[in-house]
Amino acid sequence: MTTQHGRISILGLGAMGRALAGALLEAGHEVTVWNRTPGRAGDLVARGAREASSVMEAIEAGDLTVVCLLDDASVRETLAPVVPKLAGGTLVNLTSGSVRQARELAGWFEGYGVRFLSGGIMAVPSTVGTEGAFILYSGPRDVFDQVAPALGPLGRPQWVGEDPGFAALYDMAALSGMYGMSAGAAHAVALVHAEGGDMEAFRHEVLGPWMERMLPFMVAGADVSETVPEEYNPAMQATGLENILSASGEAGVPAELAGHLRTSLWGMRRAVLAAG
Ligand code: FVH
Repeated sequence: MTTQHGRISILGLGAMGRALAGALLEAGHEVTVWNRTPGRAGDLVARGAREASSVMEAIEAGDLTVVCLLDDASVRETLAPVVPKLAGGTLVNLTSGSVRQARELAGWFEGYGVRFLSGGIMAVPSTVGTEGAFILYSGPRDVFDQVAPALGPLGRPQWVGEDPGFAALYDMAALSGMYGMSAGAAHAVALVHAEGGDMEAFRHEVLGPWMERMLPFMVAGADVSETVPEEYNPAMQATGLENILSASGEAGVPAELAGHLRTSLWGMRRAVLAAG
């Protein structure tokens, strides 16, 4: 980094790219931004960012380039014209994608001599740069060590391995856990609503405290083995899950909302069968 805080270029000024640029400006970095559609840099420029008129101009203005576009295809489309000129440069991709896409993208950049890291943002735009935000990175450890101090203001940097696909892997897996919980919460609220319960009181006085209390058990109990801890009592759990499904049927809550329960139920049944 050539200045005290470093010169960082951001490609992509969607909701997330703008939040990233804002957090870096806040931390004192020299920030250059580029977006496919011009005119989205206004407030960032007012806060000290420089707007580049081309991708190459943006990359040349930074010691480090951070890419945050819609998807893998937009990253390739944006960088294909310039990638042969990027040898020796450092680029971090914070665009979401699949594990295979991340590995192939890393191979593409490395083939051109680019020092490359894949990332997964564990934050939403409004929480970027706040306590609790963290960003997963994977790829060469020395590249991570080089960029982590500069990118710290976005959220705690967490390296998850040399395999460039791992940031995407952990990101997608964590999102899957979150969406499972969201589906469960939606099902719970629908059930209470359908039977005439007080949704607000249920949300704040029952569901929230209960899920918070159970969270550590859910995380610790998530496993791929088919063995269930003895104290878990799969027969009792299976009966309990049937009760929830019955209550849903009685309330007329769509069965699809309880899909996660059917999956758990099947796991319980297998455990019961395996236990003889
Ligand atoms: N927003 C969020 O809550 C999540 C949190 C976790 C991480 N995701 C991922 O971050 C990537 C960007 O998300 P975003 O919220 O900034 O998305 P948009 O506001 O829709 O902005 C999309 C930007 O991508 C540009 N773009 C789209 N297609 C192309 C293309 N073919 N070539 C060049 N740029 C392209 C778009 O430009 P424009 O439409 O303004 O010209 C925006 O800058 C994403 O991977 C999330 O999964 C966010």
